[in-house]
Parts: sequence; structure tokens; C-alpha cells
Amino acid sequence: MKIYLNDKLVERSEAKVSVFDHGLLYGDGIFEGIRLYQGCVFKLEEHLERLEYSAKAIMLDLPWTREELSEAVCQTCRANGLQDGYIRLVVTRGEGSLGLSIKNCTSPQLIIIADTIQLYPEEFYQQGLKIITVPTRRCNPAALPPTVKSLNYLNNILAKIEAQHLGYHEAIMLNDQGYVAECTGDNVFVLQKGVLLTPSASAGALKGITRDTVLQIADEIGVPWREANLTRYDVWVAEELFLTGTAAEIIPIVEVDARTIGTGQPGETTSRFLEAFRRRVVSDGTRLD
Ligand code: PXG
Repeated sequence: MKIYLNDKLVERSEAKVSVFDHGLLYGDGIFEGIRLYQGCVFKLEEHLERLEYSAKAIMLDLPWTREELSEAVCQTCRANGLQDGYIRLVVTRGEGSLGLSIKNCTSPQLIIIADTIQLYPEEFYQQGLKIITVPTRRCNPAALPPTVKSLNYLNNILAKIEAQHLGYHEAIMLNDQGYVAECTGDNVFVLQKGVLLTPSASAGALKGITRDTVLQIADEIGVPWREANLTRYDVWVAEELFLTGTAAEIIPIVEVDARTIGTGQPGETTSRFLEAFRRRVVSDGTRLD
């Protein structure tokens, strides 16, 4: 496997960063998770834009242009002979000294890994997923904005651990006001009286690329939508519920906190969104050739 490291492709065994890298020492860095579908890097421009915004928010100057990053992503996919897969683009603050100051971190490190993807079991899509709300709250946007896709995922990992201990794959995380923020690696959508509702970034949601795509599809197929503060009650009584994310795409939810959602089967509108989403993934992005 070839890994892109800083300015060139190297063998996996050669792809190494310093133990003094602030990405490792402090989770000081940012990343993107991107899908490759039939030679098309889905929404690459949007992912790179989000990366640039994340970098700006944490005051990390990216020494690479949008074009250079785009070419590096495509080159990594080509070098690994991939047509379908998962791309992990990571930028760390780079090597520094022990201590929080970023002053000595002069060279951000760019890592691009392109690999095959372990898809979620088909039964998640056919039968829907059962999830729970967990006690761990999503980071307050005034502390670490959830809109920054940072390397600091401990908040989400703690929530995931809580869900898994109880035998669930995913968890709904509330914000510190008790409104739904998002899941550990996915955005949340509720369908209520034919209207699609989703938490806003200020409620603690990442501005997901899949989330944006679903909102575009909603406009196209004529499903009204708006951002809303959602309580657990809103989720429990939803007609339909689904999660969106790069890895998950669109996963129907059929149970939350032991409450059956809708009929207990994946919803009809959810299925329409998933079909429309899967139709566009092969064209809505940057082609490798
Ligand atoms: N919320 C959080 C906290 C996420 O981490 C999403 C929402 C959905 O965003 P996108 O842009 O993917 O629609 C995410 C995305 C991984 C991995 O390897 C995580 C994500 C995406 C891809 C891979 O853990 N999270």
C-alpha cells in the first residue's frame, strides 16, 4: 500500500510521523473521511473546503493549495489501484516540543491513506438500526466547535463506548442544553408530518457532507426541510428517522431508547433518499482520470 506523506507517495512501512507530533501528543490536527465510488471521489471539493475551514478555525496554515490537495488525493487512489474505497486525509500540527504552545510546530504533516472500505452490514439498511441516547454530551461549540473536524475525537469515542457496552452500534449525543446534536460519527434526521428536520451546527452538529447532500436531494424531490432544535421526545415520536455519514451513507433507524420509530421498518421517505443518494455518488465529485 502506498501512503501520501507530505509531498510524495511512500510505502506503508515508510509512512511515519514523529512521536513529538502534536497530532499524536494533543490531538492537534484535522481530518476528512472521503469516499471513492467507481473512480469518482465523492464531493472532493466540499471535503477540501471543510478541511480549509477546520484549518482556519484552529489557526493551522495549510501549506498546500486546494489543487495540490485534490491532486494528492487522486494520485493516492491511482497509486493503490482503487476504483472504490475510503480516503482518510489527515493534517497534523506537526512536530513540536512537549507543551501546548504551537510556536515550535513549523511543519504540518499531510497524510493521505486510501484503502478499501469495510461497509456496514446490509441488514442495517434492510431492517434498520436500533440506537440509544447516551449520557456523554457533545462538546459545547464554545469549547471545541463540533464544526471543526479535529483529531480530537475522545468526546465521540466515549459516547461510542457507552453505546457498545449496552450492545448498540450508534448513540445519539445531546448538547449541554439537552437538545439532540448528532451521533458519534453521523448526523441525525427526523421526518415529522412530512417535514425533514435536522439539528443545526450551533446545536453541536458537524456540517456533514452527506447531510448537505441529503438537503440538496430534499429540495430536488420536494421534501420540505429545516434546521431545528430537537428533543429526545421529537426523536421518539418521529415518523421516520435516519443517520447520514460518509461511511454510513443513509441508515434507517427503527428504534431509539426502546421506542419503536414509525412502523418499526425503514421508512418510505428514508428509502427514497437512500436511492437518490446512491444514484449521485458516482457522478457528483472529482474523477480520477
Ligand atoms: N458527525 C460527526 C461527528 C462525524 O465524525 C459526520 C457527522 C458525518 O459527516 P460526513 O461529512 O461524513 O457526512 C461525521 C463523519 C471514521 C469516519 O473513519 C468518520 C466520519 C466520516 C468518515 C469516516 O471514523 N465522520
